[in-house]
Amino acid sequence: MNKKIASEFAIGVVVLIALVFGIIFWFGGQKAQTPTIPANTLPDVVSVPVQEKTISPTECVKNNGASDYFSKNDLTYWDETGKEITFSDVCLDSNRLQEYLCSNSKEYSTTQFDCPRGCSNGKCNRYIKVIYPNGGEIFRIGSVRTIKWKAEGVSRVHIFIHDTSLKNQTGFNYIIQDNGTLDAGTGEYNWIIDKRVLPTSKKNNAYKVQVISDEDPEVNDYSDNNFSIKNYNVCKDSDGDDQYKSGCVQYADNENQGSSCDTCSGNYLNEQICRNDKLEEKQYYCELGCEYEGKCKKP
Ligand SMILES: [Ca+2]
Ligand SMILES: [Ca+2]
Ligand SMILES: [Ca+2]
Repeated sequence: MNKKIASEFAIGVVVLIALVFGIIFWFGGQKAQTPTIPANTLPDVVSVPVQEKTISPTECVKNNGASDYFSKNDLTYWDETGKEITFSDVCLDSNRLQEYLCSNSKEYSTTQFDCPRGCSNGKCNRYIKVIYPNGGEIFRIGSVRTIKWKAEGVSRVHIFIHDTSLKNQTGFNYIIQDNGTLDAGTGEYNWIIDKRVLPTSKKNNAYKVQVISDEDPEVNDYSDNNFSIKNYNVCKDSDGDDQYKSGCVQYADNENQGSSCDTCSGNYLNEQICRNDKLEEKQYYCELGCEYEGKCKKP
């Protein structure tokens, strides 16, 4: 075999090897190809919602503004992992409230508070309590008397007068002109007792005032017992002018109203009496001493 034949043979072998490898790679390539899907059957692009809070820093948002013991509020907090947590004000027991607060825009904290009138539904109970008149008083028409109350969690109040001897709410009227409201926090109102605003009553001795929340009428209170309103001066002495009995005088006129009882000052007795329908005080010297209830010891 000469050189020319040998080189032609070598070229032939190289070409053959290349052909074989080419065929192998071609088949391999065919297998690796993914099946062709017609374009119109491709699924639509699905947009995945991006979590808004995915990383730190934490964040704190109070939904309903500042801390208020008389309303239940929520607080939204995102922790370091971006997890959203809602905290709500909660009653720990029948009196104790736990409030959630944002200490700043990133952190939250809690405070605890003893509700004066109990805790329910994540808030302190609002309340009104009538202090005066609370029953037993005698008022004179034309006099000025100070209605007093206590309120918590209430901003404005109405004041009504009821005649409890009349049924079906007929014996009821507004004490404040045109059913106006007052700042609940002042806790008192100087009432000019005008006959024209009194509910019609046969006896004039069965009145109660009611102080009622403007925002929530269910929050209200009445005088515990009835009081009287007279159109004349009143003076009643339970024992008369008797130095050996202790007693009290109940009185009402345009200037004053109340009750005053007999007392001792050393061996002297201060006897309360009525004169011309007015309260007066008389002094007796007790020979055998004055007893603490307000009467002279009997000989
Ligand atoms: Ca609250
Ligand atoms: Ca007396
Ligand atoms: Ca007496």
